[in-house]
Amino acid sequence: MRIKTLLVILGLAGFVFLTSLYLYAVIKKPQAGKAFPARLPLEKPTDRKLSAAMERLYDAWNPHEDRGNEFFSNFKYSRLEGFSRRPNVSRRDPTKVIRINGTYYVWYTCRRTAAPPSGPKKATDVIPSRDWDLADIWYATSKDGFHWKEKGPAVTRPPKGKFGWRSNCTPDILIWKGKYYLYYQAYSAIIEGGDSCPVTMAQAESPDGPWYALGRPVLESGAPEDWDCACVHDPFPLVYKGKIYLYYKGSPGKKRGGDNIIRAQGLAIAEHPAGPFIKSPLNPVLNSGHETCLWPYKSGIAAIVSLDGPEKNTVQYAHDGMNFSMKSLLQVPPIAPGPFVPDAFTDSGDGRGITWGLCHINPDGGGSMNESILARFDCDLSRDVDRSIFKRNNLRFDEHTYFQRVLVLPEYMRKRILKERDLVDKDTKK
Ligand code: AAL
Repeated sequence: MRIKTLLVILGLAGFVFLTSLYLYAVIKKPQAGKAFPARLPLEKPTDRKLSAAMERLYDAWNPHEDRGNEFFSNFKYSRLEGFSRRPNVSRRDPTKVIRINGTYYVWYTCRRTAAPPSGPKKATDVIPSRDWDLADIWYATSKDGFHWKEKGPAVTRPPKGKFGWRSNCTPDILIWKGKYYLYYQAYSAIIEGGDSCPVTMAQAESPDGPWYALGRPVLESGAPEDWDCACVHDPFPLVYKGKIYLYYKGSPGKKRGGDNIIRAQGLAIAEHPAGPFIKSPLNPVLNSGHETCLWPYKSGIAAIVSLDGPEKNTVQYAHDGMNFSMKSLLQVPPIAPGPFVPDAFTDSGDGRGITWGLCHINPDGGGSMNESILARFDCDLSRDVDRSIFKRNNLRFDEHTYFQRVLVLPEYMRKRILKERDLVDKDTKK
C-alpha cells in the first residue's frame, strides 16, 4: 500500500514539475506570431503595442527604411580627368551642371595665385587671405561628366576699386527665357573672418559667354540684428511657380555662435533675374546646412543639407519650396554639391530628381587655407533610375579615415584627458 501511495505522490510531483516546466516555457517563449514579425507589415500594425522607435519607423520613415526611401541615397565619389593640379591653383564651389546640346557645362571658383592663402593680416593684392580670395569664375565642359576640358575664365574681377574687384566666387547658374545668368559672391575688400559679401549677377546669350557683369548687388545682407546681417552666400537659383527662387546661405558673420545663430539657409524670390529679390518672411527656411544644394522634386523642392546644424547630413523636402522637413539621414554627403538637374528651370511641377553632380574636396580636410579640387558624386535621388547600390547604408570606413587630421584626437586634448582622468573617471561600482 505504502509503495502505491509513494508512486502516486511521485507521479503527481513529476506531473506538477513537468507542467510548470511547460508553462514556464510557454510563458517565457512568446507565442509564435506574438513577437514583432521578421516580415515587416507594410502598414503600421494596430494589433500590438509598438515601441516609440517602431512607431517612428512607420510615422517618420517607412517599413523598408533606407532601401525603401526615395529620399535616401549614399554617395560614391570619382576623381575627375582634365583638371591639372598645381600648387596655388584651386577649384571649388561648382555650380549646378547643365547640359546644352549634349555638352555638360560647369562653372566654379578658380584661384590661381602666387602664394597660398595666408590669412587677412598677410594678404596683399597677390597673396590671398582665404582659399576663395583673389578668385575668378572659370568653366569647363564635358561629354560624359567624368572627362572635363577646362575652358578658362567666364567672369573675371573688374579693376581694383570697382564693385567686386577683390574676388568673384561660389557661382550658380540660371537659365531664364533662353538667356544664361551666373549668380556669385562679390568681394570688394580682403576677405576677413566674417566672410561678408553681397551676391551679384552676370548674364550671357550663350554658356560659352561672353558674360556681362551687372556691377551691383542683387542680394544683400540683412539689417544689423538680422540672422543674415553679414553673409549672403552660395546663391542657388531654381525656377519654381513661374518665379526665380534664389536659395542662399546666410549668417551673422563674425557675430555667429554663442547666443547668435551660426548659419542657416534662406530664400529670396524675384520675377526677373536682375531682381528685386524679395526675402521670404519665413527665413530661414532651412535651420541647418552649409553650401546650398536643391532640386525640383515632384511638385515640391528637395535639398541636401550638409555639415552644419542640428539637421546636418539630411535630405529634406518642401511641398511648397519653403516648409522643409527631414526625409532621410545621410552618410558622407558631398561638400558644396553642384548637381546635374535637367529640370532645374522647366518649372514642370513634376521634378524628376538627381543622380550625380560635382562637388569640391579640401585635400587637407580643411576649409579655407588650402587649395581645393573638384570631384564627382553619384547617387540615386531620382524617380527615373533604380540603383540599389546607392540605397545601402551601413557604410564602414578604413583606418585612415579615423586617424586623419580632423578625426584624430589632438595631442593637447589627449594631455588634458590624461590630466583630468582621475577627476572624471570613477572606479566601476562592484
Ligand atoms: C564656401 C561657401 C562660400 C563661403 C566660402 C566660399 O563653402 O559657403 O563660398 O563664402 O565657403
